[in-house]
Amino acid sequence: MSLYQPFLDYAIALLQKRLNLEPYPIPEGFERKETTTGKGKRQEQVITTSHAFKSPKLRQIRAAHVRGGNSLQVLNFVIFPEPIYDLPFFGADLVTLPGGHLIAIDMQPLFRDEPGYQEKYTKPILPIFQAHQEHLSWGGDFPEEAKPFFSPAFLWTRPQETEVVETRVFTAFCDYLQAYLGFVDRAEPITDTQRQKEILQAQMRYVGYRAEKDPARGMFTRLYGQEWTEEYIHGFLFDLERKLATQS
Ligand code: DBV
Repeated sequence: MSLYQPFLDYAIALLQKRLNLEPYPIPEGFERKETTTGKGKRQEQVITTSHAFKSPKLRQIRAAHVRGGNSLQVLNFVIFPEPIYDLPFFGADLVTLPGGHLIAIDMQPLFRDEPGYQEKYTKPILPIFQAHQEHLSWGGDFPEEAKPFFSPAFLWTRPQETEVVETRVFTAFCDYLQAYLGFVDRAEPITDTQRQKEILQAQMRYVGYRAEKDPARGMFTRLYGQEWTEEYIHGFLFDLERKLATQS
């Protein structure tokens, strides 16, 4: 069992209950990847598994799950809506390294600074954010250039105790995901062609940024090599650009 397995299990079960889930293709060689790190007593097997689904309104729902013993556990879980909707992305980056836990949960906005967008997609989340932030203190500095991609309800924390991850962080993850599915239920297709263009541009900006700056690049490159890592990032984790290129 891993620290983040219950998060993944909960998410998949909830999505299966609430949405018309279908499988989303995972490129060959990326469903599961294994390696062994360290020597002697410090030897540790590191397994990375991928999980992916789609639904009528959600283009790609995907998770990367890394299990490598007590001091290497990661669940990166992101939902990319169909760009005909103005829905935010659901983004969770749950990371345990030798230095401790690092937790990022948000509904990442397409239009961070539009009051109407905040009213629609951030304001309803603020009570959930505030309830959890009381117990999960602000995680400190993060890259300035990432700021446009986070909402004012960004839950960002570095808990000291693993138990806090298992309890408070787990509840926060469940609350955010449930609230997100409420947005999905209510989402209506955007018919204005200018707005459709803006949505697609905003999605491309987000995906481009995340592919370029993926904080896991170093870890994956050390574990599985550069070729595998770049293909994993561009061909699966942040694949929008490739998918658009093959459509047209
Ligand atoms: N992060 C990913 C993916 C991961 C992943 C796909 C599959 O986007 C893991 C794995 N995140 C991961 C790892 C680390 C972080 C850190 C392994 C630790 C890196 C290290 O210390 O070596 C939110 N994740 C982080 C950090 C932030 C986030 C702010 C700290 C990075 C730093 O200080 O430089 N989530 C992350 C982020 C965005 C997001 C930057 C931007 C939109 O959604």
